[in-house]
Amino acid sequence: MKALASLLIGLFVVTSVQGASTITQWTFNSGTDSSTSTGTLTPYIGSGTAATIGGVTSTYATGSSSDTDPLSDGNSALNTATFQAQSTGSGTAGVQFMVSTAGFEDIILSFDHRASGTASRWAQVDYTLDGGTNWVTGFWNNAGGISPDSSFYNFSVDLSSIAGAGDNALFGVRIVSIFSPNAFTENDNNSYGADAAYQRSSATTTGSGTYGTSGTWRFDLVTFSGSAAVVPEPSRMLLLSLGSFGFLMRRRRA
Ligand SMILES: [Ca+2]
Ligand SMILES: [Ca+2]
Repeated sequence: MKALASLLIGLFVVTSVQGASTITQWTFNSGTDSSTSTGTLTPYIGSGTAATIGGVTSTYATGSSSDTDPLSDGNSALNTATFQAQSTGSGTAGVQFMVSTAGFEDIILSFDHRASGTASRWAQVDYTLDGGTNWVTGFWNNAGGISPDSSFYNFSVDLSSIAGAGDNALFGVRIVSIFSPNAFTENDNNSYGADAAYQRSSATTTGSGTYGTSGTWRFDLVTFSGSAAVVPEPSRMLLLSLGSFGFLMRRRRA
């Protein structure tokens, strides 16, 4: 009986452990030329929609070196500009990705992010469960992690704690520029309080240059992954198991 119980417990474990699969991935590489200044918003894997929000404009520029496929098509990144003026519109400008997570759970968002020197170093992830009608803001921020400027940094955001992020055809996230949560002093010696101003990506503490709307953010390898939702219903599995136990018990008594 103990062996059978172990076997059945083992079956439960096997059916519930699944590797993470890519649901949707944007590489921004257009498959029609080798130029990095052309690209596409059509996902490389899966389906979904990508857009800029809050007046942000976009072009394409050289992508992350982590994007190794397909280099022959030109490795592009989504290059975004025209963010908000200093001390205005925190959390309104950035990029938005809508992806159906139907059939998946334990959703993870990962992306490569690069800032130019005068762009904001602080980014925040918001999410929607209803196709963008309502947004939950400030689920995660990057801790100012795209500084120093002009390098791609990889971020992984675990969304598994969000009830409703998985198995949701109307799921989406946006990555927006936010004021620094910490007080800081800018290169022009202006001092700003917490949650009052954008802090530029450049880590240089001397010389001229401050946050400006001409700063750019680049995105590459924007990826949603998740585990396939467990197919056998636990209640059915339990009934099946109990049935097997009963059958075995009757055979032993006979
Ligand atoms: Ca790319
Ligand atoms: Ca191209």
